[in-house]
Amino acid sequence: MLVGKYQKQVSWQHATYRVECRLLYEDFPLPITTMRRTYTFLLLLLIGLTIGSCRQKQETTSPTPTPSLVRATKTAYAIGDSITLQLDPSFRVNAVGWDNRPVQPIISSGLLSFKPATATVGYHQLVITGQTTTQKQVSDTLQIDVWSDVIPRRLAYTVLQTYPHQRSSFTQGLAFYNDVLYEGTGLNGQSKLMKVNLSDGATIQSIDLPSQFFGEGITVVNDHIYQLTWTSGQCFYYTTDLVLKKTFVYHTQGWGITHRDTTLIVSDGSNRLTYYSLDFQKLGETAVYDNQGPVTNLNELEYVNGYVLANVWQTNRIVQIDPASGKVVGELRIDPNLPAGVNTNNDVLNGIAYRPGEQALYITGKNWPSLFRIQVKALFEQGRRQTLVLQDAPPASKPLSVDRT
Ligand SMILES: [Ca+2]
Repeated sequence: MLVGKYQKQVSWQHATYRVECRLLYEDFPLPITTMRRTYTFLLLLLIGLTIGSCRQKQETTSPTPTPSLVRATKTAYAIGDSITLQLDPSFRVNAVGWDNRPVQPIISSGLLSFKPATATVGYHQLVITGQTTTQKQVSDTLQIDVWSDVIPRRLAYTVLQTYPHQRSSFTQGLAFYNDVLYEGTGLNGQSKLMKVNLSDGATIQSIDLPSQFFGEGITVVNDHIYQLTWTSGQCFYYTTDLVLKKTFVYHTQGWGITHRDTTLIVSDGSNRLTYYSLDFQKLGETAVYDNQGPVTNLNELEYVNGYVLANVWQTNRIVQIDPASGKVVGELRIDPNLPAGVNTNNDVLNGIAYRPGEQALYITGKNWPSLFRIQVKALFEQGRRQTLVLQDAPPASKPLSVDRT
C-alpha cells in the first residue's frame, strides 16, 4: 500500500535534482507516531541516496576523454632506437611529425615505426594525425623521452693529498681563483662565504649571509664571486674581498654554479643545466641524461677541461657531463669511507674545485673533516674546447621540490 509520495527539487553542489520517493505501508510495521519519525528519517536518507546516485550519474554522463589512438611500446628510448607505436585499429595515419618535422614511418600489422633523424636526449614531441573509421580527423600527441646511448665510463682516481676541512662547514660551493680557495656554505643562519687557507682549513676571511638565506654554490669570474641561494631566487655578487656589490634574480631553485669563460652554468636540483650571462640573463639550457634516464639532483658543479662535473646530491657520485649533448660520459664513484669516521649518507659529498694548471680535483663534503686532492687522469687525457649548446636544447625534467636541511 502506498502511504506517501514525496517530490522535491534539491540543489547540491551547483546542480539541481528532482527527487521522488515512494513509501509503502507494508515496509513499516510500526506504530503511526514512530512511523512519522521514521518516515522523516528515511525520507532524508533516501533523498541523500538519490542525490548520491544522481550525482554519480551526472559524473558518468559527462564527456569521457577520447581513448588514445596511439600507444608507445616503451616508456623511454635511447638515442639511435627506432620508435615503435601501437595503433588503434580504427585509426588511419595520414602524417607523423617529430619535433614539428615530418617523418616517413613504416606501418605494418598495427604498428608504426620510424627512426628519428634528431639524436638529442630529452623530451621530443611526436604528433600523429589521421582519421578514424567514421572519417573523423584526429591527432594524437605524445612526449617521447630519449635517453643517452652512452654508458658512462668509470673514472679511476687516486688521493694525492689530504687537508683539514672545518667540520662546521656545510659545504655548498667550492672554487679556486688566483690560487685562493673560496667556499660557500649553507643552512639558514649559518650560511657563509669564505676564503679558506688550503693547508690548514682555517678561515682567512668570511662574510655571513642574512639568516633568511640558505647559501648554495659559488663560482668566481672576472674578479667577482657569484653565490646562489637555495629557494630565494637571489644570487649575491661580491668582489674577491667579499664586498657585496649587487644581487641578481633568477627563477629556479639555486643548487650549484660554475662557469666556462663568461657563461655561468647553474644547476637547480633537476637534470637541467641552465646557462646565464654574467649579468644573469638566461641564455639556454641542457637536459642531462645517462643510459638509465634523466640524471636529477645535480648539485655542486665544476667546469673542467670541456666537461661539467656535478655532484649528484645524496650520493658519492660525480658525473662528467658533455654540455654539448647533455650526455653523462663518465663518472667518479668516491669511496664512501674516504673521510674516515663520517657517515656519508648524512654528511654527503658536495664540493668540487679545480685549480688551473693542475691535473687534479679538490673535493670535500658537508661537515667533512677533510678535503682531498685527487688525481683523475682520464679527465685530462686530452685537451678539449667545445661550444656550449645555448639554444633549442630539449626541456629538462621539472625541478624537484625537496627538503635539504
Ligand atoms: Ca665548484
